[in-house]
Amino acid sequence: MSQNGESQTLTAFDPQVYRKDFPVLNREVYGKPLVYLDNAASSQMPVQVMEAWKSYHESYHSNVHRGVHALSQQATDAYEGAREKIRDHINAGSEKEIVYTSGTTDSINLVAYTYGNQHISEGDEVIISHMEHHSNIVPWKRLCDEKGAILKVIPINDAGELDLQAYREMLSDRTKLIGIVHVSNALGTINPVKEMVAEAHKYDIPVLVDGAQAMPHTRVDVQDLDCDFYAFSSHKFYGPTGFGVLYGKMDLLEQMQPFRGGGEMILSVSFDEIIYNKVPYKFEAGTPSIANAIATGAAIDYLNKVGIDRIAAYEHELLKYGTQKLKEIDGLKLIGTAENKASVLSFVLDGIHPHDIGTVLDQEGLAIRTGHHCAQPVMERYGIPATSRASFAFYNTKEEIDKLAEGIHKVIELFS
Ligand code: C6P
Repeated sequence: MSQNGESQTLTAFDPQVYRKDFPVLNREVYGKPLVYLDNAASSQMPVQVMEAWKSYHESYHSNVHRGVHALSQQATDAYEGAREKIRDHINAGSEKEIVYTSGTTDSINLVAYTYGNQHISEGDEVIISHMEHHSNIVPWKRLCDEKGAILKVIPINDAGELDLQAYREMLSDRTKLIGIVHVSNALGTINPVKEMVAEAHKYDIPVLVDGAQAMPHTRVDVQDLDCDFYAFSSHKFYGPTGFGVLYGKMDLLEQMQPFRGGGEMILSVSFDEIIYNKVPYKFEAGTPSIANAIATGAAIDYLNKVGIDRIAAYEHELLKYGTQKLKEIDGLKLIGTAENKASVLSFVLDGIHPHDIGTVLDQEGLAIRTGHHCAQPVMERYGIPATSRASFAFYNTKEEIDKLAEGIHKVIELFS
């Protein structure tokens, strides 16, 4: 987009237009207006998403794929309609490539326990990076330990960017899978996954992308990325908790063994033989999370209404503004200063523990996250136990960032 086009888009973006859709943003905490800056942990939900969830329960609650009655058919249509919305949003080639899961963690485990189990043997290598969330470390570490395979880790520099040269040098015929985070939850770094996938494919190595933090902030096009698997959670992009997706390329999903056994994932069962259902149902055992799938479809509608490119541009403005504000604070150090970043600001303050920072800010109505953010190797890389993390959504404002900066000054005064 041209410079002019971009600034017009930004001028046109008014978070107040959307804030009214999020009732929770009007509440107070300890008598102060809530400033919700913990969107990377879980974003808030607009009324449109709550309505979709409620409407299913109020007027057509029923099981899917099982009944000939009207309610079941309506539920099935809405449930499968959500799959098509998700397919369209991430530009997958077929809705059969959209596997419903309970979230990013579940999606990654599905790949580790099926594809990983089938294809990784003693002496093979799996590559991940130093900035992965635990859910893209633990399943691979467990699998490698069980199989006698080797887990290789792409190092990161002080800014929190991947060492791509080291990555290229790690690739070999022994590499059986790469798991890489699209946007780091602890650092905010946006990784060049498209280029990394292209490098991996020179060796025919499949790449799984952890897209948990990318979905709310950037346009995701799985065909353009050419990734083999893409995992994400609904609650990070204005949908409900306990629901997510595994995108997988059709040929890979078809070769993979089922993950869990039960109803829905079979075509026929006898004591002699089980014939499994087709993709994606082969991976969706049991009664699914119907209301959450439908609500996720509504979250996609909402994202499309606001416009993901407008969201990305506005959040970038917030990031620039917030980075500047926090840099002006004496004794504050930003952890994660990559060139290409999403709207996440992790920081430490000289001599003040992040939990104390979080507690004082909470008293001011400011919700941030403190801790290791389920990314302990990142903390170890920087030699710190934890950070404080403010993460912005498109409903946040520059005034809220000012309040964050004021709150941090208060913390410093209190502890000095
Ligand atoms: N990160 C955060 O505060 P689940 O829990 O399955 O919905 O998502 C796991 C997950 C996987 N990858 C990344 C990059 C993530 O950020 C998360 C969730 C939250 O940063 C909770 S730890």
